[in-house]
Amino acid sequence: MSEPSIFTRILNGEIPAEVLGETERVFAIRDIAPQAPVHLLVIPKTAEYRDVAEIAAGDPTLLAEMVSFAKELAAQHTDDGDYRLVFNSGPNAGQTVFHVHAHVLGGGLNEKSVG
Ligand code: DGP
Repeated sequence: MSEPSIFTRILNGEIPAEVLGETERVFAIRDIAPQAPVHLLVIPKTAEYRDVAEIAAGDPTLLAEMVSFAKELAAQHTDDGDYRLVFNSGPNAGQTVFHVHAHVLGGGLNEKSVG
């Protein structure tokens, strides 16, 4: 058995984080190291998918739920509702947590390099 991911530990209350919202299958927190005025993470409660390609293949409905939830969060947390959705896939692309998550970036982006 591998160690629970940091996001599973947050979900279980072992690591403190304010949960900004949740559904039966996804939840959202603020990124600990924000790279935009608004930088949130949408995370499925299940840790079984490492990255976006795995969840797309294994449970596309859950991926769609993540995307819908990201839109709702951006509407709540930004003035304009605009957002960038980023999925890092693999360590050389900057992925550090291998429990799929979407970065929701917004709040006035003017650089293309955020993420
Ligand atoms: P990635 O690099 O795409 O795997 O994104 C992982 C993100 O998770 C990274 O931007 C920082 C964030 N993160 C890591 N540990 C914690 C934590 O304990 N709390 C919160 N809120 N965010 C975390």
